[in-house]
Amino acid sequence: MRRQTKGLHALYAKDPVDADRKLWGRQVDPVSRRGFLTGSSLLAMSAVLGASIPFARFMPGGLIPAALAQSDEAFEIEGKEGLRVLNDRPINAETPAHLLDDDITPARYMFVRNNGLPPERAEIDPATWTLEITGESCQNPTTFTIAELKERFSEHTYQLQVECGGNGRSEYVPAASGNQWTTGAVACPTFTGVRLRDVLEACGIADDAVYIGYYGADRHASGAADKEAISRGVPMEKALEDESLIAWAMNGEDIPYQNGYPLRLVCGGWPGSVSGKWLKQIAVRNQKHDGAKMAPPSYSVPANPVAPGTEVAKEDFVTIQSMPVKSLITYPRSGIEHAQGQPMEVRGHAWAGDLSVSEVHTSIDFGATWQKASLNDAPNRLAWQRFTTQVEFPEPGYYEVWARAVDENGQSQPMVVPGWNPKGYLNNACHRIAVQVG
Ligand SMILES: Nc1nc2c(c(=O)[nH]1)N[C@H]1C(S)=C(S)[C@@H](COP(=O)(O)O)O[C@H]1N2
Ligand SMILES: [Mo]
Repeated sequence: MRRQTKGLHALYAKDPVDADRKLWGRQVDPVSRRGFLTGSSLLAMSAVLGASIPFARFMPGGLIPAALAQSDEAFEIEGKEGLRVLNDRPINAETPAHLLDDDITPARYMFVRNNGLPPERAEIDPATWTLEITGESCQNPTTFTIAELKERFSEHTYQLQVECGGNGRSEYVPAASGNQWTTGAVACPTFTGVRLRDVLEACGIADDAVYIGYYGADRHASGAADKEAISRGVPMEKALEDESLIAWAMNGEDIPYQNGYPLRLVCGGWPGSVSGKWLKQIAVRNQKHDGAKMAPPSYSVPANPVAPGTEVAKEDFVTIQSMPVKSLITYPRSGIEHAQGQPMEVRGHAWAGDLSVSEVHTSIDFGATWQKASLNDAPNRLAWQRFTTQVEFPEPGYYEVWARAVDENGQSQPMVVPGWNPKGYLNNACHRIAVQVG
């Protein structure tokens, strides 16, 4: 927001076609979109423009004022760094693999996956924010402030992996619609909050409870007031696990705005979509939650494998639960040059939904042979595990390093893209990096 203000004349683009492309193109131009990306209020935006906006009521949600679109400033998301933006309406941005090298993902590198329009940043006040526990299977519906949650329940911190169900979607053929995530819709920061179980139990869980569903403060992308952007949930069993949190902090600090400030649900190991951001309400349900994006094909895959491109009937889908085993090489960065004769350190993370990872292997010969990497235990359940190894290249040339993890049940990552599905979920194919040895 610390831009030089421009006069009103700057609102009018010199080249309307070009301005149009910049304003509406899904492709990201090197323009400033800070005004919107920080979720600034209309007032704040007027301040940036140096003028009021008489026709503000006609401005489509997410429109970038041309005055800002004309700037050459790089695309920025408040509190984020180095992310690759896949979509800016709504914001979806992933993390390049080499920026995920930390054991605990720094807040600035956690990906952003928005289904709708986040609440205005300026309108979020953690002091007055409330969370309502409700639903037909909640015996004593109660509303809590964040201070009350902190006061009444004990605090817990866990490192939790959150991966979007669509991570890896870009590799499916035929292409699945949706954000074309490559490998970067995953993160594993620490979250601090109270156990969902403690809060639900304090409100009385009826015997017929089977599911919880969340509601957030974001709005549907169309701006429609009567439609949720997303409202998903998990079966009671998952909700009541020790690690299922109602969190107000990430890595010991406020949760970043785009990641759900000031309060979010975190159910690690399941598709990120069950971890509701800007959390306002949790319903304890006597049936499978039926909120937005609970019905197939959202976050669902065919119950049985199908040929690529097949149309699948709604009743033949199952809702994704625990995510499959996967790994990511975070060092070195793909495309590096490496000196012949020197061993090269390779490291990364592996995770397996609700399960732990038992082994990680790497290959430098396109999967012909594999060597076992050393693998750390997770600091707690549902956190990813660090693997490290050293590889040596026999002669100069082009190599790829591949990594393959195996979960505690012996399930291995596939070397190629696994079962095609209509929405492109659950691609856990081996990650690979390119190395030029010379
Ligand atoms: N309220 C709300 N919660 C949400 C979403 C959303 O759009 N709105 N997106 C979900 C999806 S699909 C994912 S993958 C995760 C992503 O979390 P992040 O944006 O903090 O990385 O949040 C989930 N929770
Ligand atoms: Mo997601």
